[in-house]
Formats: sequence, structure tokens, C-alpha cells
Amino acid sequence: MATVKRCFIFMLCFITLSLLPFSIYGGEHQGQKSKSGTAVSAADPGKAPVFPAMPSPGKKVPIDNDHYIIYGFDKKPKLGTIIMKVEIFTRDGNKDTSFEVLADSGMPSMKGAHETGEQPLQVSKKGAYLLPVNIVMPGDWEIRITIKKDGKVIFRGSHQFDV
Ligand SMILES: [Cu+2]
Repeated sequence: MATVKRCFIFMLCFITLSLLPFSIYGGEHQGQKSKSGTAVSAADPGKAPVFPAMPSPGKKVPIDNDHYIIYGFDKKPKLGTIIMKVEIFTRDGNKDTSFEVLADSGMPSMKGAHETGEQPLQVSKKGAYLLPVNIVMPGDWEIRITIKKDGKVIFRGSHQFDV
């Protein structure tokens, strides 16, 4: 019995020692990243952009100093295809279609299962940005909106909902 126990402790030590170099390496690697600043982090594809939660559909969401969006759906989200609509307004309430709007949809609890990747919304005749979103199963869903002006990202926002 004592032999088995000693053997077990030996195994544990062996595993710990063999994993140690990796954890030290990982720590150093992270340290290097944060020390070297923005140049490296901007080029680092592993650094995921942040999508802050937006106010509810139908509410004004500021995207810069002079514009806000109002987003929503053609119906209460349910299984099947729903159409997401994003309208961009200037501060004085005129529609602006000079932006590029992209959206990614998926289920936060099933990472990698349903993400569509960034899809461009198409501008309708009425000046609304539209995108069909396929809700393929019940559960928690998230739509992530990215807005660009002249190719540069000026806004990111997330809307989470349950189906
Ligand atoms: Cu799912």
C-alpha cells in the first residue's frame, strides 16, 4: 500500500514538473504582450474585440458624437428567419446610409456552433440596413453589430435575447 502511495506521489510530482515549463512560458509570453503595447496587440489576431451590450430594440443607441442607431426585428425573435433592421440617424433625425453595418449572430452557450461570421447588412430603398438572421434552435442568442465609417470601426454593440 505504501509503495502504491509513494508511486502516486511520484507521478504527481512528475506531472507537475513536466507541466511547469509550459506555465512559466505562458506567463512570460503574456508579460511580453502587455509590455510591448499597442503595436503588437493590434496585430494580435487572438485579441477579441469587445461588444458592449446595447439598449433594447427600438431605443436610441449613440454610435458617435453625431449619430445614433435604432435597431429591431420584423417580428419578436422566434425559430426561423427574422429580419434585423438597423437605421442610422444624424443628431437632427435624418437617416444616414454612409456607414457600413455588419452583424454576426450565434448562441453564446454553443460557441462555434452557429456563428455566421460578420455579414454585411444591405441598405433598403427606405434607407434601412437589413439582414436576415436564422434562428435555428431555441435558447440564448446574441447578435453582434459592427459599424464602420470609411473602413474604420467606429462602433460595436451586442444584443442578447432568448428564443
Ligand atoms: Cu445552438
